[in-house]
Amino acid sequence: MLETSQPSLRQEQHPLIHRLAERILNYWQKYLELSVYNLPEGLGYVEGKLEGERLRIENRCYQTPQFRKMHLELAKVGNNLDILHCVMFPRSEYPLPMFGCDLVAGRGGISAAIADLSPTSPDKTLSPGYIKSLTNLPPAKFSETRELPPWADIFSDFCLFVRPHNLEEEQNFLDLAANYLRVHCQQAIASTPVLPSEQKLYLAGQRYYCTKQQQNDKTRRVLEKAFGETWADNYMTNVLFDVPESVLAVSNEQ
Ligand code: 18B
Repeated sequence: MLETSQPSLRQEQHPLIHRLAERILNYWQKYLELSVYNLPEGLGYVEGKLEGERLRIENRCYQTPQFRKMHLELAKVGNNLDILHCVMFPRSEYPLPMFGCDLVAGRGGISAAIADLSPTSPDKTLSPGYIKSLTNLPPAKFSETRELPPWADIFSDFCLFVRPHNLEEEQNFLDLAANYLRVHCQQAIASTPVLPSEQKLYLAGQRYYCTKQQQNDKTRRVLEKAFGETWADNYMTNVLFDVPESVLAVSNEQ
C-alpha cells in the first residue's frame, strides 16, 4: 500500500486546500491503481528564500496504467499565500483530457479556484462520454466568476474559475472539482488505447497545454522570487508542465 496519508504541509494550509488535497489523494487511491513516480532528484520537498518570504513546496507524484504522471503540489509562501496545484498527465495511449486544478489562498481568503478537464484531442473537444457526465453534474452557484487570461485557450467549456465568497461557495467548489476528478477517473479506467498515429496527436495536445501553462506569469513570479529565474524556468518546464518528447519515452521506471 502506498503512503498517501502522512502528515504534511497541508495541515498548515487554508482549510479548503487541506480538504481538496485529502479528497484528491482519496479519489486517486479509491479509483486508480497507484504506483510511485520519481520526480527529478531533490524536488520532492523544496524550500527557497531569495527576496522576501520563505517558500516551501511539497510534491506528491504517482503513476497508474492510464496516467504517466499525477502530480499534487502544495506550496506555502511565508504566512501569506497557500497554493494547491494538481495536474494529471495521461499516457499517450489513452485519448484522455488533462485534469488540472489550482487553488490560491491569500490573507483575504481564496482568491482563485480553478478546475478543469482540458481537451488534448486534435479538435480540442471532450468526448461525448465526458460531456454527458459533466453536463449531468448538479449545478453550483458562485457570486464571482473570474475572467481567464489570454494564454488560457486550453480550457474546456466546463472550466470553473471563481473566487468563492463564503463557506457555501467554497464547499460548492470542492464538490464540483471532486466530481470532475471522479468523472475523469471513471472515464479513464473505462478507456481503451488508440493507435500510435493517433497517440502522436494527443501528445501534441498535451504539449500545447504545457506551453500555454508555462506562460502563467503569476506562477512564474512566485517561484522566481524564492528560487531565481533559472530554477523557476527549469521547475516550470520539467516538474510542473513537462511533456515526454516522443510516444516511446513515456514510462518512469523506479
Ligand atoms: N497561480 N500556482 O500552481 N495553474 O498550475 N492559476 C495563480 O488570485 C501558483 C496551474 C491558473 O489571472 C496565481 O490571481 C504557483 C494549473 C490560472 O492571470 C498565483 C504554483 C491551472 C490563474 C498562482 C501554482 C492553473 C492562476 C494568482 C506552483 C489550471 C489566473 C492568483 C505551486 C488548471 C491567472 C490570483 C491570471 C493564478 C501561483 C491556472 C499566485 C506558485 C494546473 C488560470
